[in-house]
Amino acid sequence: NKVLLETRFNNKTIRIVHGDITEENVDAIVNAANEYLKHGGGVAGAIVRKGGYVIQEESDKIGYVPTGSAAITGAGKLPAKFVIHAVGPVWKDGKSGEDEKLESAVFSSLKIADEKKLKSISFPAISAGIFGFPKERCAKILIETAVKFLEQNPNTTIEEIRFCLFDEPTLNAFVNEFSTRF
Ligand code: AR6
Repeated sequence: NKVLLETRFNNKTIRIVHGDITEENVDAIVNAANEYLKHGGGVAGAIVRKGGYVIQEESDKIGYVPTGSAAITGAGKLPAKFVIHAVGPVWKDGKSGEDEKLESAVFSSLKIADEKKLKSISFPAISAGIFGFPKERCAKILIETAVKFLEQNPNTTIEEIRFCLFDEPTLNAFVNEFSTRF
């Protein structure tokens, strides 16, 4: 996968990457999951197809994960060590707590990675696919939440936070947001 942009923030690295998250060589990749952890399409489908059905089986043992939170499983045959299943909101009208739920899903994922003492984590554009969240707004929330987490947790084990974007429009939204901020 190709690193397009990077910055140092509070002694940590934040990167914008173009490519397939299942190929990310990090401690944990984040899955854009639903509350039942039934990994059908999108990133979730790709993760189970490439990582193996063991990821679905481990997810089934967890069962239900409410929107705005996250849970962790192994990563099967993927290069990553773990998959953190983050449940973002389904986009409704932007006035139904979608922003807060997306922020909370990202923050929970980072907290789990920190608790597991992981060093690197890669996020897809949670909610910005099948769940219909506007891409620019997703980019803003994901990047802002990463920054907020690093500010609030200066002693975190996390050294690198990556945003791995697959399609061109989503990649552009992240590049724009990142370039205005850093
Ligand atoms: N690597 C990185 N990003 C990807 C990949 C990939 N291999 N494949 C797709 N994307 P989505 P959501 C991008 O729909 O909106 C599933 O059925 C995609 O272009 O995966 O949170 C789950 O089980 C988009 O920008 O997640 C849930 O039911 C982004 O990943 C539901 O979809 C997120 O798209 C979750 O929907």
